[in-house]
Amino acid sequence: MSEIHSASAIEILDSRGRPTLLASCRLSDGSTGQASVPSGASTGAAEALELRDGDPNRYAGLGCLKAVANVNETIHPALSGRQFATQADLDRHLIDLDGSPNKSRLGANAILAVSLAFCRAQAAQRQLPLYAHLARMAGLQPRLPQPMINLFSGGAHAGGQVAIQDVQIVLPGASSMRRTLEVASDVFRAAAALASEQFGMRLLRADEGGLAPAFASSEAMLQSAVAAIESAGYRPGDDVALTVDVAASQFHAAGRYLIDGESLERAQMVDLLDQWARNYPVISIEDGLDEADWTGWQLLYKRLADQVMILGDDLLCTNPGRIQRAIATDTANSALLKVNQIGTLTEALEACMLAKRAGWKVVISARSGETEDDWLADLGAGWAGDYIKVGSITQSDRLAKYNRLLYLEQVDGLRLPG
Ligand code: 2PG
Ligand code: MG
Repeated sequence: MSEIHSASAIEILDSRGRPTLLASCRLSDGSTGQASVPSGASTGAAEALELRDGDPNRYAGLGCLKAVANVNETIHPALSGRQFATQADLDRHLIDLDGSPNKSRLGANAILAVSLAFCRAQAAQRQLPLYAHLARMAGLQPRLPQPMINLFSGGAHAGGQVAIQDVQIVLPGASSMRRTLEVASDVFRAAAALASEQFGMRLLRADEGGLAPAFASSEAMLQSAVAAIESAGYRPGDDVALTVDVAASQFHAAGRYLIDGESLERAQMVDLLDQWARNYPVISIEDGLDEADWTGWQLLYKRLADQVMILGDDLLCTNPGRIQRAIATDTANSALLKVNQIGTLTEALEACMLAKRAGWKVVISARSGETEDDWLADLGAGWAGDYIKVGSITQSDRLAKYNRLLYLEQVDGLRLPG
């Protein structure tokens, strides 16, 4: 049993300099846990509500003082002195306390901050590393997830210079996390050198630390990624493959996909994605179609699901109900898991297990707004994610997670699968 002594929160700043929450949870035996919550920019319509103050005089309306007050003045008194056996007990209590379908009363940011801080406190109480506590909670054998590492950014994370959001690299055959990051660094340096040659300008970085040159088209991003892999001395596809976050909801309007100066119907968009998968070593397509275009997703699934991960982010929003629907209707074969899309660890675990039981791949994902907190790495290992998506290898908000994965490999002895 874990009896809660206190739950509290303060407002801190994330990697974009926007407010978010840092929560602390203290158990009656003195065990404590702290956690901060991330925040998205290209958010799905079905995400739980991130409560912002809306006061134009502070942080352009993005302040989190209401969410902080909800932790300190509503959640704390409701939890203090109560005993919870499991994370699920705590999370159910928080969900009931909120009482809304999308966590809009207390805010998903307030609720998740407490959910995570309690998780860390319980891990401390049980004297377990966070990943081991998360693995026990899930009934899974912990292992390291393979990183999807951001090389180039576009879309909402890079001022929209190209339509699509991320081109990332993965190392299908990498023997270790150490080797993965060595190779990623080689490819990143090669990409930076090519971009500076090609665009002759100071290299700008996007929200997740990826390179963001003014490519002429989305496809040029893929071409440059392949060129960078080759120039670093690796074989595209065999040594280093690509994954793409199309984030198509961002450029879908009135039933059309507005990409690179063209206006495509859904079938044409599917053709374009099919071409990319055929011409480049792409192993995963995230949000290839709009979040409401289930028909388009199903077309893509029919076309490519046997070769490529059809990965749902905005489509699924880490929501067990949406994942269930996608399984039943052959709409995707992989789920992106972002715990703040749903607002509690327990619901995110339900989503994760649903996807795993369907034979899907699970990608544990950061948000474009992150903090130096590294719990995501433990989540990726503890819940045995197939992949982890953290962004680039250039900012400490991202590196905190990669460094924790390196630690889990070298000190705790966790391994990549295979
Ligand atoms: C995504 C994420 C992370 P955001 O779309 O997958 O890259 O972006 O956090 O802005 O939703
Ligand atoms: Mg995405």
